[in-house]
Amino acid sequence: MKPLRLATLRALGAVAIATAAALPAMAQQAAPAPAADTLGAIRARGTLICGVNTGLAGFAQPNSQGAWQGFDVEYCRAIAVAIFNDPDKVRYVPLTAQNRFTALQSGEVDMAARNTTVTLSRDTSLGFDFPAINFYDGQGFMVKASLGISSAKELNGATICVQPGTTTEQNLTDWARAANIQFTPVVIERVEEVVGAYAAGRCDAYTTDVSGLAATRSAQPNPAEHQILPDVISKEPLGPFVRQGDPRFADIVRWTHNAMLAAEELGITSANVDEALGADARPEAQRLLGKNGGLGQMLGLDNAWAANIIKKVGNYGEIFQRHLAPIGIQRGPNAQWTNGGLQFSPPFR
Ligand SMILES: N[C@@H](CCC(=O)N[C@@H](CS)C(=O)NCC(=O)O)C(=O)O
Repeated sequence: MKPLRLATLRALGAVAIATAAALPAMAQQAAPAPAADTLGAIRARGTLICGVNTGLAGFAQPNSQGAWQGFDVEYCRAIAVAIFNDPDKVRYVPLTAQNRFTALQSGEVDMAARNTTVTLSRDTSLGFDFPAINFYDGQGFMVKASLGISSAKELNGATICVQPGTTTEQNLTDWARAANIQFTPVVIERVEEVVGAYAAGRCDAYTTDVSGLAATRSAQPNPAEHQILPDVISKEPLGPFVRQGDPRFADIVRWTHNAMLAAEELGITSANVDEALGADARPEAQRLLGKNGGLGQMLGLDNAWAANIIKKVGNYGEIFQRHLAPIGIQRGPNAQWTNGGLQFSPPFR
């Protein structure tokens, strides 16, 4: 792929311009570090190493046979299909809120698909790229229904359970100050312990992303005893993330998400993709499915990569329906843009 990229750049005149402009400065510097090649490393190893949540219903959790499943897990599976045409060529590494960033920085995982909010500092000084937003979310509060409150503004004087190393902890402080609310934080590192503390009544409220609240509520012995308050105090755009400095791998993650979105927009599903491959004459469908345009090759993949993802994993709507609808999460802002939502794939061309 490298010669092709260089040739493309040359054709655009970019190499000549960059070289001439940068020469005096570059002469003073050591040779640049070679670009990271996560795709090459994954291929050589034969497995994608994917960081996921330690256990969040609907997003990432082992089933009774120990197989990981969930909405975020489908992203690991989809990338494995893009690379190997095999959704099972994944090793899952459970990551806590605290250790997820060092795990990716140190190379312990190739990527993480783990309910992580895009923020400027994570995207820059922490050294990551967030190629896609797979779930638009916001932070909320859950209380016992028996507390008898209907708004977070009634939490003045409350004890609030929260996990460290999260945007949650920071937003809680900002929100309380702005809303003039006094609270006592109970900060607990492990998710099962923070949820356990809330369930045992050690705090009046548990705060995290609304999706995390829905997941936690669904896993309680009696979900009806818990109420998610209507207040949403922040923006939490969640998405898979990769190490900065490897644009080819970031592109694969970005376009894997876009392929699942575009398939939904075009009405192509795991059930009808074979038929679409034979009969769908729409130009964008033909490019998405790899019959025209050579888009897969531009990513360093097989041209059938997206058709394979749709067949073996499904489109965005299918994975949402499979994992998030059962825990009561609606499409809301994650509807397609054609239905008034924010999920929007750029063109496949
Ligand atoms: N989106 C927020 C919060 C993400 C987060 O880690 N949430 C908690 C509560 S739902 C979680 O997933 N914990 C699992 C764990 O730490 O193992 C962030 O990126 O900071």
